[in-house]
Amino acid sequence: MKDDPVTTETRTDWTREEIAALFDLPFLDLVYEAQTIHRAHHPHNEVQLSTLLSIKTGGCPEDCGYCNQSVHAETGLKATKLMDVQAVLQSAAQAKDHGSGRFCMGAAWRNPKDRDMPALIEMVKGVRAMGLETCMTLGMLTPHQAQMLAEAGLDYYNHNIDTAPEKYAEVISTRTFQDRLDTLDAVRSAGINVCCGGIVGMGETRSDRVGFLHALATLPVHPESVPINALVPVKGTVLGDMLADTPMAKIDEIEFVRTVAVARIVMPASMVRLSAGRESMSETCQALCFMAGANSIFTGDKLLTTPNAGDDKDSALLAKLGIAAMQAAPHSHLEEAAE
Ligand code: SAM
Ligand code: DTB
Ligand code: SF4
Repeated sequence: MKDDPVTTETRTDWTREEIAALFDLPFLDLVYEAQTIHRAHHPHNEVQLSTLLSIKTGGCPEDCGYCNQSVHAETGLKATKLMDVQAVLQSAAQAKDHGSGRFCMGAAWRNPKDRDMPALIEMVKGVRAMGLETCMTLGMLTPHQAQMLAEAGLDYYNHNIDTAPEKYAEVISTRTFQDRLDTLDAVRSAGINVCCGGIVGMGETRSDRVGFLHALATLPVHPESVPINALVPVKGTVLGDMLADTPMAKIDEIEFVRTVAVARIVMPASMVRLSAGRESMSETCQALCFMAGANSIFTGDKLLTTPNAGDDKDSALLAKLGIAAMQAAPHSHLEEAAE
């Protein structure tokens, strides 16, 4: 490993070669560098806890190969309408009681309709009034919709690029990589914090993982939050079925930790979120991910529609590791709201 001091500045001019070279480092050097950078930018021994709620489940017209909420998947998932504002607020209050600092609301839409906007705005305002940070993921947004959500006080918008640009069309055919970039642009221009990451373990190559992190790290501004999901294979989805039939079904845990470490190094100031897939991950692998710079997780029994580790398991793991729940997340708008 090179002897020069660890680079801690935030760069958006990473090359694919540089990112590939990080992946190639000896594992211990890579994790050491990631943890060193982590400590220069973030409180160590602290992890942010967020809770997810599916506010509109299933029946989505998009054909994302990993997703059980697509109408193209045969998973038997029951489609629902958009939840009532009051029911969403009740769920947010419970998340707060369980120690969550952020509440993320997800909808299985290609994009929200303008008639949905008033209810969505009420949800953002209500959740914020409880002192929770708000996040939404609703599919593509127009600049005007992004502006409306910003005015309601939305803290974060989640919109993933999911994989490398060159792999995108293999996974999703109903929209393009450029569509994703356009929504990210609208969100950024509206002044909402960006949450953008993707999925590993979809049968991609190391070079696809390099391309995925390269696309994130060379955005004009790094996403404030970068979720790294490990594919949750669901029977009846294209990828779930494909992986069930191949021997390399699950991503190698060491390769997963490498991906987290490289994400931490190339986007030093971002929150790196260990997202879907924790339920089937060993505690040791999760601990290595924290060592590699992951500092955010989803808590609770459920992600959007699939099972999550659950509060009891998570508090036991965090206690074992001496990790505390992060109180004030960076990039928070909550202080301004209280003024
Ligand atoms: N419909 C919106 C969209 O796709 O932008 C928002 C909800 S969608 C479920 C949010 C993200 O969840 C996807 O971008 C993908 O990264 C992740 N996701 C969905 N299904 C998954 C699975 N089976 N395993 C891992 N991540 C998954
Ligand atoms: C993200 O990147 N991961 C979360 C959140 N953003 C919305 C969702 C994971 C969903 C996993 C599949 C499910 O539970 O439906
Ligand atoms: Fe729809 Fe989002 Fe699932 Fe794709 S990932 S099918 S857009 S809910």
